[in-house]
Amino acid sequence: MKEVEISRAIVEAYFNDLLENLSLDVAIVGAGPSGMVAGYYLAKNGAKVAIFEKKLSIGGGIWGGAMGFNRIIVQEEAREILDEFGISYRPFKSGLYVADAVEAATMIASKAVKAGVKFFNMIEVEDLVVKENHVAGIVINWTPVMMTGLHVDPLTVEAKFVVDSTGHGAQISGHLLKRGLIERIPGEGPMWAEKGEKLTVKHTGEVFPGLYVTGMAANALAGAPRMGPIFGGMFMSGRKAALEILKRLG
Ligand code: 48F
Repeated sequence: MKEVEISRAIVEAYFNDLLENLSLDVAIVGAGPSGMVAGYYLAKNGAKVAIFEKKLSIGGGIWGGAMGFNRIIVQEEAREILDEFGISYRPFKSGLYVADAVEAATMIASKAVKAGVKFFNMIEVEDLVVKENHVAGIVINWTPVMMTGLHVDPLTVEAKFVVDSTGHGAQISGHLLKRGLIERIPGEGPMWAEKGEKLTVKHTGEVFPGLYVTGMAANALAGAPRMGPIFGGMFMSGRKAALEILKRLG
């Protein structure tokens, strides 16, 4: 076994995948719960989809449950999504279920991979490609380049649709805001779990031609209340975006 063969295998496999995914149906930015769930439903239904995550780890805000107590709450309306992913749960009281955060993150990630989603971690999406008033792709760079501020130009990935699943900061929509292409991002309001859950799902959708928002990014664009460690809204938001995009892809 030669060291250089190990290197060759990694370089070849990774760059073949990257080449294969430079042209996508859907590029999802952010591997939190809403982005991974969106990716799963898209890939399961035949779309070519990749998720770009700036951190080393995927899963976004699921792992820690609340305050590091690694349990999540899911409401009745989203229970079927727990079933879809094979995540176990137990009823807490009428209409509320408790699931293990680690099981949720790993089952969603695993089913997404098996459905055909390609994950690219440690890659930050630093901008969007916009042509004739339509989002046409993403601009990517290595996270360490972004962290160190090195002057290194990025690459681009073309996509029929881009999904901003970047969570509380709605970073991808922010790129349109700073160019005056969308009017405002009010940011999330103070905690009101029930209303926040409903509004997140309601405001999941296309915010600019070719750009969808999910999860807390949808919430930030709508100025809807935060909701804390209840995750049904994140799951339903991801599924809603996927089903809408699938219709558009035909
Ligand atoms: O924040 P995050 O988990 O987003 P979400 O799907 O879920 C929110 C919940 O976790 C929780 C909550 C539920 O009640 O409030 O917070 O809306 O995941 C967002 C992911 O996007 C990545 C980030 O590292 C995280 O893993 N991300 C953010 N900006 C970029 C990015 C970027 N520019 N490029 C790539 N990844």
